[in-house]
Amino acid sequence: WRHPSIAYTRPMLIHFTLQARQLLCLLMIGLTPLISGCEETPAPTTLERVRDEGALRVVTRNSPTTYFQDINGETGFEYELSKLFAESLGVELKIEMADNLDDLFERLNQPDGVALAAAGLVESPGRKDQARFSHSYLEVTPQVVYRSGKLRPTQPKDLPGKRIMVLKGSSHAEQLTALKSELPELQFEESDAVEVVDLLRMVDEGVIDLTLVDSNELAMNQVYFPNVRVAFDFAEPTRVAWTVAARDDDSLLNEANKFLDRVIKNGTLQRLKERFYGHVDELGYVGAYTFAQHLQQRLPRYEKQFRKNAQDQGVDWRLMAALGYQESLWQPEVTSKTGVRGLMMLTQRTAQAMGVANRLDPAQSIYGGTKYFAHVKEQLPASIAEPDRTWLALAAYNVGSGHLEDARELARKEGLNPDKWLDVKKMLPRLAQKQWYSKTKYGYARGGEPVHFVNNIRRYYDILSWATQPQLEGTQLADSSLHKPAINKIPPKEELAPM
Ligand code: BLG
Repeated sequence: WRHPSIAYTRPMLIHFTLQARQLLCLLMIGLTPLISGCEETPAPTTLERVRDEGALRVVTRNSPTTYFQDINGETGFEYELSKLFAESLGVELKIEMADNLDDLFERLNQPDGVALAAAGLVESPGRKDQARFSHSYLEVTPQVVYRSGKLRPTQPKDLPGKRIMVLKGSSHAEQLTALKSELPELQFEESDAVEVVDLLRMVDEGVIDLTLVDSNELAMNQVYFPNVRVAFDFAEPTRVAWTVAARDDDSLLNEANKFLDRVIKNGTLQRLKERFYGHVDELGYVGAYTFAQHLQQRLPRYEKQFRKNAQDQGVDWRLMAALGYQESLWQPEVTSKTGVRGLMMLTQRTAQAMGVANRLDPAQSIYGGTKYFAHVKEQLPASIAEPDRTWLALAAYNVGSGHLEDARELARKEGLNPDKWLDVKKMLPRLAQKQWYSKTKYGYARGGEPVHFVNNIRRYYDILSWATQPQLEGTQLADSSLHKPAINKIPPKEELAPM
């Protein structure tokens, strides 16, 4: 759908060439009935069809765990994984979005429908007639979710009497239907008008009592909904996989399986998982809902300042907000053990240099911190390109430009690339070891600190990027201006290199 001119002209061309070939064969059959190769043209396999069209058409859902657009363009776990698959086939990826799960399976099973569904689908008995599953690339556990502060259900027999809603056509609806045969008094609603985020919001706001979602979906969304909690695991872990239509031949499925085996083996899949799910591992569940609380309660107080100063300095406001969260959890009056103070944790010296009189005034702190970040970034050598430029500038904000230069020099001596964050971050911790720092220009520094610092900021930055997703519209976040597209220069998402 992205390039209608290409999407429509290519199949027409193929159609034409097929017809032309058949015509030629007919003519030749008339002339020389015994000529070989002109028997009926066999129908192309699904893989051949993809290759002929030059495009892999994939249907997915719009959610933080699958596919969404941020200001850097299309992204999401399923998007990135299917893009790599399309690349391995040497074709373009064309994403189609299904309104709901019924729509998804319809698109998959239409004649000339999409080739593949990549939408966090779990294998379930009810889906056997519609789809065949690839090798699995993720394990998830279906979980019952409730609102903290309410009585926590701990087992299936606690579910009757509660207001429960799940996605229509979901594996969860299937599982509840199965449970209902044992517990006939169980009631639940199935909706095709909502997404997982809506279900979680409804629990968060107390509109419904319970929902069932997969563990990865809860983990991903926990950072937006402070009140939702796991009540209990509803079933054993299940396998998430891609699907092709049940009637399709094996050619594309086999190719997908080979691809998935490869990315499992070479670590690419693991890196993708870290990129999209890693922040939850890093924050832990308590950290995730604490972040959600702060996102709702604290950020709105400072958002305007972040936006304004970031715009003035030509940087991304969400990156500055992420930096501020790392420094102070968006608290204007904190002081570190070393006497560094305020929301953006300015040293006395930096504050003076930036013209900040009162470091504890959040507006001044955000002004000074943003200006200082833009300044250290500007000072970096021109050879450092984005996104490394952003990560190195963050490290310099924390450890100082001199020490960063020392780490870059160590990288150079090791034959590593001093312009790459991945290489420089290996060297930074050496600044705390005498054998190394004794030979550097600026000497000792707590070089491990900027590594954690940058890693954390990147997590917060990703979460804040997701929070600007239009699919969260209608959630509490939509009330904040977090939803308006950011305007400034955004460092592009890093390639699939390990972080
Ligand atoms: C930074 C300064 C840099 C300074 C380095 O320290 O503070 N950044 C800011 O003020 C924004 O200017 O570089 S230098 O001027 O070239 O020397 C090095 O001194 C602040 C850091 C220090 C850190 N937080 C912002 O990231 C901090 O407070 N560390 C102590 C943590 S704890 O309390 O001991 O746990």
